[in-house]
Amino acid sequence: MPSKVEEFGLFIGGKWTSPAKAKRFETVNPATREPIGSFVSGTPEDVGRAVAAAAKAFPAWKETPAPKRGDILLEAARILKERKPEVGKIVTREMGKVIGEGLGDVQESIDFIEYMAGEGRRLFGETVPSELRSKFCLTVRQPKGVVACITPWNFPTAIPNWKIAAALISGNTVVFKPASNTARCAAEVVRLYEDAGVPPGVLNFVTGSGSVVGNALVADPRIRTVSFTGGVETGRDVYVRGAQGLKMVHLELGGKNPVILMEDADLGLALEGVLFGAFGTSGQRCTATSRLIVHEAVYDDFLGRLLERLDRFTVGDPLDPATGMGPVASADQERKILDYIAIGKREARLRYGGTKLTGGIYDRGYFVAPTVFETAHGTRISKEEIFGPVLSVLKVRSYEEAVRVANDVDYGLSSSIYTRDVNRAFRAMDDLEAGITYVNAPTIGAEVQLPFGGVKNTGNGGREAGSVAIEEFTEIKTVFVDFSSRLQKAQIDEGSGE
Ligand code: UN1
Repeated sequence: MPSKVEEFGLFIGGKWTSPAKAKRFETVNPATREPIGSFVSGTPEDVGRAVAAAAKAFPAWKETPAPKRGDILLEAARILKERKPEVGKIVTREMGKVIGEGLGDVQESIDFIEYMAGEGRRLFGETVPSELRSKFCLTVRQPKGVVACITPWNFPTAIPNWKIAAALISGNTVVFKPASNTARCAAEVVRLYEDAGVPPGVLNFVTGSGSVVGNALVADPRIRTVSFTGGVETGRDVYVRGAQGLKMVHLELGGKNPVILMEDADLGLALEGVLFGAFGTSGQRCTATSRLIVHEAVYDDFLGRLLERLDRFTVGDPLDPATGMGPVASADQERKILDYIAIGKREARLRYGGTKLTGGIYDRGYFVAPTVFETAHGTRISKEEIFGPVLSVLKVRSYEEAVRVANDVDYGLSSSIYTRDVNRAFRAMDDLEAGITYVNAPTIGAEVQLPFGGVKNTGNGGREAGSVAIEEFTEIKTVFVDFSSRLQKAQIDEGSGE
């Protein structure tokens, strides 16, 4: 039976194409299980065509002055501002985050595209003195060539834009492979650049599985850089495969982000922060607050307030602006989260939630209750990334113990401390092993003009966003200009040899 949902093709060489005998897959609304869109399951041949189109478009795009590339990005940002209400709704319908956050996802895209447009007038290199007379030394940035952007479903417009806008302003051409369950949002991102006037072949779009499309991209010798955001296991696999071709692989992976709550904290402020950090986006952010490390002096008081506040926290229709938390993103997500909850029930003390929600609208979608466990440090739920609305609460006796617990995980993306003690706040900025530290704010909500990324298993050392975003997508060329009109030799003593 033909599918009734809107059908999308691949976008290759500036054209939407649907290979005649293509296999297709559908995305669904996780709140209702209604189909959203139908997409092509791309093949290695499709990837080959997309990479060829990107390689063909590269020389002219590289030649386009960076400020002119920036003009196209500014146009994309302008268009996206107009489309924000509509695209925000698509994000919510396909991914399940509440509408305020669906719109936030789009706003983060707009912010970053605008920021990168400005980068077209910077793309700074360095000038450095020479050890010789009449000689200039400088660096310029050059694009890498064709880059692959492989993106997750949790920020289905923002993360693709983080990668694509940074890649494009730097002069690269792109093959974009989105997470399959948010392919509709991804198609919206592609349309945006198409409508803004990105030339044919500069941005190409291949949907399909990671094992087929993703692997074909990573294996293609014409691709020099792979930018990947997703789970740690897949990330490791991409890294290893990329290493075969000596590619630069940029990884943004998981987190197990702590909020430390000290005895002198503003507990009311912290309560709202913890709620947003742990249950915003149904806990499905790499930056989500998944551990709450509380000083024993305020432990009972704060836990009591948290549990009481959760009784007034609404889970439901994500399109309703009054809803606090929507569904989780997919059946797979629901299964994985419920498995972790079952583990938690065996090894820790369940204090709130701990179930799949049922009855009424819940029966149509993938709804998991906001869940709170009290646990000792070292349990699986307190150390492994769950990527769901599950908060582990841990009691500590001192700042030193709090930092020890906070740091004793494999990840290091975001972190936070609530305290009114300025010295302790500065110590925490130094002590916490993480790419991001917040003071008196939750672990989520990074702004695009600052670097984003983490230490340990969160990645392999790179950063996205901020002005450093272009590091990932540019090669540095070092240039020596000798205008002395004679052979000058660096490192060689004057008069030696010959
Ligand atoms: C992610 O979850 O991978 O800092 C990205 C934040 C958002 C980005 C999260 N601005 O929470």
